[in-house]
Amino acid sequence: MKQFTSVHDVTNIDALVAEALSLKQNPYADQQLGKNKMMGLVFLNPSLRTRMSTQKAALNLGMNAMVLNIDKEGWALELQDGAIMNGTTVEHIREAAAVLGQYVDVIGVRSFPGLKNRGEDYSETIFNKFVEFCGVPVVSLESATRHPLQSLADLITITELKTVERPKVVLTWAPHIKPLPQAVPNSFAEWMCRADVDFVITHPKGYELSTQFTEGATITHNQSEALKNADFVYVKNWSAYEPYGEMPGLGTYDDWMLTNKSMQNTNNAKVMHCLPVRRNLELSDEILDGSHSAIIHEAGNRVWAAQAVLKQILQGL
Ligand code: AN0
Ligand code: CP
Repeated sequence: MKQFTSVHDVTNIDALVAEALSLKQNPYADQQLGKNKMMGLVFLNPSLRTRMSTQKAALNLGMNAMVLNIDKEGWALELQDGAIMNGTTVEHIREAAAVLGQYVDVIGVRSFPGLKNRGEDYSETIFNKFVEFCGVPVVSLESATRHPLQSLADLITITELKTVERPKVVLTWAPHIKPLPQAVPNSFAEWMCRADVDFVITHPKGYELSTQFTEGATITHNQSEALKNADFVYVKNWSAYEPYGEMPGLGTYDDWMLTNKSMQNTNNAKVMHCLPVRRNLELSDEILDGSHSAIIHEAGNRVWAAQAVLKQILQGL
């Protein structure tokens, strides 16, 4: 694998999931593969799971890992080509990315969308500049439009926990108080549309995702209809794609938060969420603390997702 920025970088999804599950059984078998190799983890935004799980995955493979919270610890970055840098920015992304590439063999980058300019976010301006200038393989730690390491961990979790051959997986929108990216649902949809599952998306009117990610999914505005016979319910808030970054009907969809009652017509479904989750806004205490939740297990699988991806990248160096 040359890079991991979306599902399109993966030749065989099933083989990658199988690799992750085998690494979970035997985490230290490839310590020689990463010997004297350096992983760089560069964050322009906060993280708990992605940072810790990817660092752990690198160490399991025998790599070393360095983390840079570039938004707080680095120089203020200029992103504009041709800029006359007489303002607040100190270093251009062209130099910053190229220099990082001198120190590491693989680089992970997290860069959230601004949610103001759809064209800019959906062309992945910042993330793609790292890819262009760093000169080493890049792993997405969540870009403006996708979070593939999360989606891979989600597919691993579904593969492990499914009780029927072809499970029904429902992605449901949940309430929130501030606009969040579409990266997690975009990416989840993109992976589920390629997996052996019956995939349904449900959200209030106005929260349609870009169709480039949802091709092949069944989409409905009726949450309780969608939840019927579900084996997995994937909960996530996202802001609107059109009008971009807005929250149409804010405050009127509070009943989209799942409770035990919402789960009654499911096939005793497992509930998933990428985390961080706002309790009793996005998801109720009773779901998070009850037997439906697969959320902590899912977060644990982030290590094996990252390790499977890093292993394939190391094999291609
Ligand atoms: C981010 C998001 O929704 O994309 C990160 C999730 C992994 N979540 C928040 O900003 C709360
Ligand atoms: N799910 C996830 O990516 O979590 P972090 O933002 O804490 O890394």
